[in-house]
Amino acid sequence: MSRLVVISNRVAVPKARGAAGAQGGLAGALNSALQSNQGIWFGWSGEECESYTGEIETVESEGVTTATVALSKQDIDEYYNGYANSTLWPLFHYRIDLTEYEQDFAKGYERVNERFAEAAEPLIEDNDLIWVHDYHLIPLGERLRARGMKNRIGFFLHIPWPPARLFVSLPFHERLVTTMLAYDVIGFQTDEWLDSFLHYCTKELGAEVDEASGTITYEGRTTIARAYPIGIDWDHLQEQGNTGEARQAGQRLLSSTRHRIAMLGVDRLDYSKGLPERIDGIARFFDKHPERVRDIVYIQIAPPSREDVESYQRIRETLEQKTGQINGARSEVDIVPIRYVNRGHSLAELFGFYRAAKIGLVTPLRDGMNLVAKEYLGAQDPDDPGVLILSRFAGAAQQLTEAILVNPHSPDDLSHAINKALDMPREERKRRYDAMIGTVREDNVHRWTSNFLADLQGGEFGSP
Ligand code: ADQ
Repeated sequence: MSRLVVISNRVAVPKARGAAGAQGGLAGALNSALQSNQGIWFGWSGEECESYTGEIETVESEGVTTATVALSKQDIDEYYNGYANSTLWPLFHYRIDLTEYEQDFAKGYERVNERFAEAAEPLIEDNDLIWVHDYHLIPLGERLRARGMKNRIGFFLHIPWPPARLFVSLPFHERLVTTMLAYDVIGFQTDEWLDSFLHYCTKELGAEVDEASGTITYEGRTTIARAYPIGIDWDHLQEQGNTGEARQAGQRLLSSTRHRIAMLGVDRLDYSKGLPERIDGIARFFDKHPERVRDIVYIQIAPPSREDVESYQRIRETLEQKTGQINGARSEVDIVPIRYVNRGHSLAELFGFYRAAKIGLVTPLRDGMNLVAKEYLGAQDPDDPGVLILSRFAGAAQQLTEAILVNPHSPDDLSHAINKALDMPREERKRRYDAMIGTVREDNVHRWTSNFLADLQGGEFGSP
C-alpha cells in the first residue's frame, strides 16, 4: 500500500489531544488510515501569523506526521472567513441570499490554495496517495498538478453540491469545476449531490458523463465521481457510552426533567441547521397542544461557530430571541419549555444526553450528511429506543428512511412530527430503530475511509 497524505483545512494535531489513537470520529478514522500507511496530515494550524512564511511545523506521533502552516490575517479573512465560509458554504447550502461574491475573497482563496500546494509539495513522494478534503481546498489538486505531480489525488466534499441553477450564480463557476476534474476520484456524501454535480458537468461544461461506470471525461481526462456516505465511529461512540461520564450526563438530564420527556437538538450554531425554524415548529406544537407543555422539555445544545462571520452572529441573536419568546409565553413556576445551552460537550456527555432523550430532533435546512442523527441512533437503548425526527433535506435521510422525515421549513409538519413521536408506542419505535441501526453500525467512518481509498488506489482511470 502506498503512503497516504491527507490535506484538509484544519488538522487534528496530536499535542492538542493526547495520543493520536485516542480520538474518534472523522479525525480518528483518518488517523487510523494514516497510521497504517505511515501517513502525513497537512493543513492550516489554526494560528494567525504576522505575514505568511510557509514555515511548516511537524509533530510525529504513533506513525503519523502532522504538518501545519500558520496563515496571515489577510489569508484568514479572505480565504477562510471569506470565500470558504461566506461564499461557498452558503451557496452550497442553497442560501444565495447569504452568499457574498467578493473578488478579494476569490483571490485570497486562490492564493491560499497555491500556498498549500507550494508548502505540501516537498512533503509528497512519487507514489503517495493524496486525499484532499472539503470546500476550502477545491482547486488544490489542480495546483498540485500544475507543479507536475502525477500522484493519484482524491477529493471528498463533506457538504452538499448545489443544483446547477444556483451554482451558476458563482462568478467563474466553470473554473472551479474544471479544477475539480484534475482529481482522480471525487466523492460526495449522497447520490443527490453527485447528481447535481454530474448535471452541471453535462449541461454547462459539455463533459461526457458515464453514469454506469461513474466517470466524467473532459478534455481527454477521466475522473471517477461517486457517492461515499460518511458514517460515525461506532466503536468509539460505544466506548464513550460505557463511561461514568456518559452515565452521569444522562442521569443529570433525566433527574432535571423528571416525568417530562426530553427532546434534544445538538448542532453547531449554523444557519444551515434550521434552528430558528425548529423553534417555530416547537412554538406551533405548543399553540396546538398547550396542555402538552407539561409533557415535554426541549433541550438545544448549540455551541457558537465561525463567530467572525456576520451571518453567524445574526443566527445567534435570532435563536436567543425566539427561545426567549416561547419561554416567556409558556413558562410556569415549575416549567421552562426550552433550555438553550450555548456550549459544546464531550462525546461521552452527548451519548448520555442522546440516550436520555426520547426524541432526537435533527432538522437542518440542508446538510451534506449530518452525523448527529447517526450518533443519536447509535446511543439508543435497543429495547426501548427513542424516536428520531429528521429533515428530509439532510443527506442522512437517504439512509435513515425509517426516521420521522419532515420538511424543516414547515412549522405544522414539525409540530405534527413531535406529537406523533410523543405518542409512538414502543413496538413502533423498536421497529423503526431496528430498520436503521444496521446501516449506522456497519456503514461507519472506517468503512467510508476504506471505500474511498480503495477507489483512489485501485481505479484504472485518470492517469494524468
Ligand atoms: P458539521 O456541519 O459540523 O460537518 P455534523 O455532521 O452535524 O456536521 O456534526 C459533526 C460532529 O460535530 C458530530 O460528530 C457531533 O457530535 C459534533 N457536534 C455537533 N454539535 C455539537 C455540540 N453541540 N457539542 C459537541 N459536539 C457537537 C460537516 C457537514 C455535515 C457532515 C460532516 C461530516 O456539514 O453534513 O455530516 O461534515 O462529513
